[in-house]
Amino acid sequence: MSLSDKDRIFTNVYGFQPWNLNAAQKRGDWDNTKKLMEVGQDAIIDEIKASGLRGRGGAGFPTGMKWSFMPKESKDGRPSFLVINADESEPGSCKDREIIRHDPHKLIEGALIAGYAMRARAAYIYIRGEYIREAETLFAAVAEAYAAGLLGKNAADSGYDFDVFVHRGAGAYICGEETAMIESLEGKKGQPRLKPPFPAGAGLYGCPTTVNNVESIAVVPTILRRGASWFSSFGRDNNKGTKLFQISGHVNKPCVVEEAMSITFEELIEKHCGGIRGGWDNLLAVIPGGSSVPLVPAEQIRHAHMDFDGLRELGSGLGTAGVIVMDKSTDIVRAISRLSYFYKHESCGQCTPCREGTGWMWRVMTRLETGDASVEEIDMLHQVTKQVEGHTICALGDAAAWPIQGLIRHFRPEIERRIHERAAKFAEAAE
Ligand code: L3W
Ligand code: SF4
Repeated sequence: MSLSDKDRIFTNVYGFQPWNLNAAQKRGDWDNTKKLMEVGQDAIIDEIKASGLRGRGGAGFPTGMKWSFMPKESKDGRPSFLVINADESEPGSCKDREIIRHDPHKLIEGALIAGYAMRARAAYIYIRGEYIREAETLFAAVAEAYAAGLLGKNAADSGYDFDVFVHRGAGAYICGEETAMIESLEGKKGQPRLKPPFPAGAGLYGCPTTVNNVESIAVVPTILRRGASWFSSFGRDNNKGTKLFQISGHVNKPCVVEEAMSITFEELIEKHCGGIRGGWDNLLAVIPGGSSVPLVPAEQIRHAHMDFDGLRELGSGLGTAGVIVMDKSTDIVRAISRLSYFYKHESCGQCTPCREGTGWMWRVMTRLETGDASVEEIDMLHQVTKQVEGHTICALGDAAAWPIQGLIRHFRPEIERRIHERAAKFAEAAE
């Protein structure tokens, strides 16, 4: 099942209308928000649980369940906080940018309702440093909401006091990891913390905190207005709702589009992207969920369901649904080698397997790219990825290992071909 226009949540994702409060209200945002909140905190959490919404930032953790980890009563007078992750830095991901640019009031209204449901005192929106214009829009939209009485004391006439602060990042990918983000908000170097404790127990300033992605929060008001059963009518079991897909690379029309979860890859590309450049026979591979998930070769992806389970069954993942399409003109070894440089560059250096392993993996990858290696090194590289995976403080180590594992799993003959070709050239020159 695919989505029709009337079912879209993000009706201004292409910016055909202004983003401002007046235009947002005409689109239905901030329409009697007080009434949505009147049902009470537990009822809101139950509705989000019933909708099947899973986190849209990569991990897919059930959103309602995450909110229910927050304490109902304040311990020792400690406040609770909502942190909204707008540090969108994953290669291939560019959806939160569109929400903030063109529909910021969906996010701000969502922040108030979600914050209220989890009994938070305030929300901090942590926006990627490079998103300069988007940050300007967000600051202006938050100011509009305060001026209209939608935030602050008695926000939206709900009787609840709630503040929203916007904080700009400074260019580190690792600050997208939730505990590094919390460290950074506290004014420290952005380095991930060991979990547990999870942020719901001890987060920002040691207080109970929930970190949610921009899209996860921005869909909340519409889910409450249209009902959990409306949202859960899209997608397969365990993979419900609508989702912003970001399709880049070798398609005829790259785009960001809201679609029903579980749409097949073929339908997504044909309906919205004008097909694969050069036709389906020209497709080589796809990274379906932002750069942190393994690639899927052409023959497996075409009929795959674009959801958490469908892509996991293929040894990959939905991640952020940043879909990177590569046709046969792609140097696939070089592409993954470039990604391994990204992870080496962005490692915070705190734990040895990641600090040393990402550099090691990248150096071997650069040699595999030119064939300047021995075939045994492919297995050695695979072993290194296994030493990094699961042995680090945060998921960056896994994210660095998985794309390389995917390359070896699906394109080993191509790596070996380069090694043999180079060896043959040297042998020829020596004769
Ligand atoms: C309380 C428990 N809370 C889990 C919470 C936890 C977090 C959420 C998910 O990585 C992935 C990563 C990237 N009690 C809990 C609990 N929680 N158990 O649930 O946790 P987790 O550890 O599964 O994920 P994570 O460490 O947050 C996120 C992947 O996303 N990714 C995309 C990244 C994109 C960006 C970007 O563009 N900004 O960073 C793509 O695949 O690799 O695997 O809130 O606290 N028992
Ligand atoms: Fe830092 Fe890498 Fe360890 Fe994450 S896995 S804490 S990025 S060194």
